[in-house]
Amino acid sequence: MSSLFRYTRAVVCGVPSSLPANALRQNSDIDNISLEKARLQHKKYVDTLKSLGLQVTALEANEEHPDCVFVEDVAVVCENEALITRLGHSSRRGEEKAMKNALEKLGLRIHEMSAPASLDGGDVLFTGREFFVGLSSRTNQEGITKLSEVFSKYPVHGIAVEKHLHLKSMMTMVWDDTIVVGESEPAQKAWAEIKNTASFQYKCVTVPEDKAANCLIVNGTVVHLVSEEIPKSVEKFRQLSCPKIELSNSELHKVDGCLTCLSIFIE
Ligand code: CIR
Repeated sequence: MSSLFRYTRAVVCGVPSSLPANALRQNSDIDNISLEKARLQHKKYVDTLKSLGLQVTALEANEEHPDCVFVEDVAVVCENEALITRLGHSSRRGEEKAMKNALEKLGLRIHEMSAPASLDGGDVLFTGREFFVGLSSRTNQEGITKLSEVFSKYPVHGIAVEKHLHLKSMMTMVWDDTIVVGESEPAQKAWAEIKNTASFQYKCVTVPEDKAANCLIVNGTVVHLVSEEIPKSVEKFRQLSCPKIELSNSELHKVDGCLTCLSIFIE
């Protein structure tokens, strides 16, 4: 049984109607997004968290912020501390207000970040022992420095992210000491940098599709994408001996949303 990644609560946010037309996206050449399907997939995600024993606080969708469903980016929570981020894309700034209120109400100690620092939570990989933080188009060195001040008891390492939106678009924890990493060249390069800088040794599961490398571990269960979305990689998850749940995320993935970006977990 995994002893890390045990949580009692999660914070999520609804999917706004403004998302299909206005959410940020790396690839503008994508299929239409079905709002109805996105909301249904998001509901199943929230129901899954509840089924894993979490009490879920749901923030109301904010139409002025088409990307507000991606709550992972606006805060980094570890133990009793919450760092409210200054989002890397200026159009998303303001999303953090609702999260700050919610985390304050839940009794977390709040820290804030000011310019020129910027950081998206999607760049923050916490292994339970140390932080790896993507230096990406959204997260800068000042953001990483602020994170290391707030979570000063853990080592913090910056990792170059060249092509992907975030570090966790290509790797996440899949068990206490194991990281699942995409097979692409940029993902493997980032993994090599992690191996070189890490204070601990991690095992690695490599998956052929980078998007498969974004999964959740919640209270001993691994939550990953359904086989239709990761046909070449699903077998790697089937080989894990822990409990597993599969979820669809086809619609939010069109605007670069992964499974981790839809929630903030609280221990
Ligand atoms: C953005 O570009 O900011 C959103 N469309 C997607 C954010 C995804 N966040 C995440 O993976 N942590």
